[in-house]
Amino acid sequence: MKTNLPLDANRLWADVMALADITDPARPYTRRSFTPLFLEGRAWLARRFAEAGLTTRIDTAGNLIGRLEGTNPALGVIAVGSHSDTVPSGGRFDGIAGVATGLEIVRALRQSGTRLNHTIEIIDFLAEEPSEYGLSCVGSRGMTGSLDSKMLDLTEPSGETLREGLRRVGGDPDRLAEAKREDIRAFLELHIEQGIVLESRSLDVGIVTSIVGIRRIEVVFQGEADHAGTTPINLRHDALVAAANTVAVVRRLAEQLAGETEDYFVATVGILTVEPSASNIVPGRCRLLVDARTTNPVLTKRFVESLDLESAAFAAAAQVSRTAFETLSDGPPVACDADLRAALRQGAQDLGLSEIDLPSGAGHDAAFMSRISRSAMVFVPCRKGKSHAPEEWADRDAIAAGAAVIFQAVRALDQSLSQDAS
Ligand code: HGY
Ligand code: MN
Ligand code: MN
Repeated sequence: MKTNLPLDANRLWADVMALADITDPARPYTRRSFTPLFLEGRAWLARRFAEAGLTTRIDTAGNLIGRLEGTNPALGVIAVGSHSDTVPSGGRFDGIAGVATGLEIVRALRQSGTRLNHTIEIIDFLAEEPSEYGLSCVGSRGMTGSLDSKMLDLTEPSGETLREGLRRVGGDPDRLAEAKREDIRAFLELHIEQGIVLESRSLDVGIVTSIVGIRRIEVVFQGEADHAGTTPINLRHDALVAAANTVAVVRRLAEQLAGETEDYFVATVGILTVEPSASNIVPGRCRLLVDARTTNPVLTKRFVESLDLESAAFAAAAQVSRTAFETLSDGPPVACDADLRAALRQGAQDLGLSEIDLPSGAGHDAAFMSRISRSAMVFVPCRKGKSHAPEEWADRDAIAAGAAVIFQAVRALDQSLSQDAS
């Protein structure tokens, strides 16, 4: 691992640990978007942004943005960022490491007396993780004009709409158009790999080639709650029987499709709610959320068609109704920008760091940012590839090395994009 990097590894690490400590103590590490804990983390970040000399704002899509003007504002913005929200009982590095990287880069620029030609912005995107409203990447969808009114009408379990939630965290759903950006020339994101390649091959960084497309589908089965002891089996309308068969077919279809091509395909049922959920009541209603990911949208189309047919058949066989089979979100796979990848690769080589091209099986804000800007990512190794769990871990020097690669690329792009613009 490289030392004497052009950043302060300890300062960067201290930020990651301080933000990670703002968590639900009962479920480390949990800082769910839209919650008071999330807002506490946001306030902490805003103070750190201001201390670093950034002018700070919340845009109408709920993103926290720190800005440091360049010498030539007409050139537009180079942005670095990620997200500060977590999954339930998640880790300390997913998202946080990327936002802290941006903050450290700004401090290192100022400390070295470097004024970029471009304006630099550090972005903490709102709700990158699937929120309680059922939607992920809320802030980056908003910044890229991809947050529509149907999405804003989604509700979380207590009935609040995303529209109301957005207002509650400082956004403004009535002025969403103002969040859409045309002036970002390059977006770079550092993220833990959430996979095992870098660690298993003792590599310093991954230069991300592509980011999977993610489709999320809600399936609801409506049967009849009945007495578990007195209702004859053949007279039951057991929603969980249809749901359980559907979970099994998601796995079977994923294995079948993944086995057919070189393309990447995975599918998961991560949410299954059973109502009324008591040991002596036949389940009356079940809701599943299916998460399907691929580098080839044709595979998702085939998956959804088969799932639609099979889940309908399971409903009929269980004498229940399938009352919902609805796509909640559907993002296409994204290729990362070749020029930015080249700048990242050069940065790693200049620092004497080992690097490899890697696809991303995880979704990221960088995927949405590619709709309005050149966009690319750097992965850093995490222990055993584990993520979305409290065991998630990344070494201080590994994060600093990835941050230094982005720092190198920011300075190189500042020059090359200025020449392109002249
Ligand atoms: O689900 C994902 O891929 C990301 O961690 N939000
Ligand atoms: Mn995540
Ligand atoms: Mn993430």
